[in-house]
Amino acid sequence: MALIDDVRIKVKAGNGGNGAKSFLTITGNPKTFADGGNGGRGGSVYFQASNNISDLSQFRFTKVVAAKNGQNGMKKNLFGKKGEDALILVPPGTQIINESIDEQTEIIDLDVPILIAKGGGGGQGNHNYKPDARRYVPQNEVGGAGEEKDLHLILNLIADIGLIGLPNAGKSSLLKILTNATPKIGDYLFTTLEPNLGTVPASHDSQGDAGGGKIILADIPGLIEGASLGKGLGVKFLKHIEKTKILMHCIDAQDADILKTYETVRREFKEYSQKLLEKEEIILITKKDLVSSKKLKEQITLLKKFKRKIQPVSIYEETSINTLKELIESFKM
Ligand SMILES: Nc1nc2c(ncn2[C@@H]2O[C@H](COP(=O)(O)OP(=O)(O)OP(=O)(O)O)[C@@H](O)[C@H]2O)c(=O)[nH]1
Ligand SMILES: [Mg+2]
Repeated sequence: MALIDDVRIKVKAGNGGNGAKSFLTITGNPKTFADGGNGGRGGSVYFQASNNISDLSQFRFTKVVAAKNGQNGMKKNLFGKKGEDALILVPPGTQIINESIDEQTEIIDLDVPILIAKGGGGGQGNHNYKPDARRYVPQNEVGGAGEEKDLHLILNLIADIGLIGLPNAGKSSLLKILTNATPKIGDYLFTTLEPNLGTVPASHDSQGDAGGGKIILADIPGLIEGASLGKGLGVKFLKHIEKTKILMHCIDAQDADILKTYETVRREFKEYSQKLLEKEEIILITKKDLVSSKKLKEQITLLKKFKRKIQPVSIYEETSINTLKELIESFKM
């Protein structure tokens, strides 16, 4: 499934319940008592970061999120119930932009919900207006309106590892074999049009317990020369790999000029941001089944000058995939 990383939604906090206007008369007592209870406060809309959510696909069809209204106050001094809050869980690093007032909030905290739209206050019931309740009309009998906001949500990807390289290098094939993702794979350029995310299944120790945290891999559409200037699909997605911890640079083993290919992609990084260039990087020589071992050795020798770890791999050779899995697990995100 393609990654949903940019959505527009409306959030609506609940309205406050109305205060009640009610009078109690007791037989034999000439006085009347005001006994209208207050309305309940409307629920608010909160956002909180969660590591269990990896994109914004919950908003693929749901475009409005609303908290509940507060209940109206009732006679006999009964107060209306508070409206239930709405808590929206998003991946850490989600930007919430309120364009109408140029306000931007980044949701990072995993423990504290951030208030984004406040529920309306409950209206006062007339029990507050004793003893002259008949003469005073309560001022704010009607509950306050809940805040309503149009928000633009942008996710800056939080994958641990980014698979990058030229189109057709075999990035999506690796994502598919290493994770639970099911990206489209094709023997042509630009098969991948949007980044895909996948989670590496946690390894298990001898007791069968899952070991370590989960590791998230992303592949992004192939980069070509000029990507940082907007050519191909590249630049839109470079921002997604800015936050990954490690890059896996995929190069087809059959590449006729492997040094040039490597440098082309690196140059695009440099043009985009120095930060990307300085990120830890491993070179994966992909599709090793398609070249002789002599050719593979030559390619490795050529790439050595970049002083990176070099890992040859083929999706058709299980041992090479297992070695790659071990390498990924050794990163301990
Ligand atoms: N023989 C062989 N073919 C492979 C291997 N890995 C990928 N391929 C083939 O290479 C082609 C491209 O694979 P993809 O995984 O779609 O490549 P990509 O880098 O994601 O391509 P874009 O999305 O276009 O950038 C497909 O036809 C794959 O079947 C491999 O290890 N061995
Ligand atoms: Mg692809």
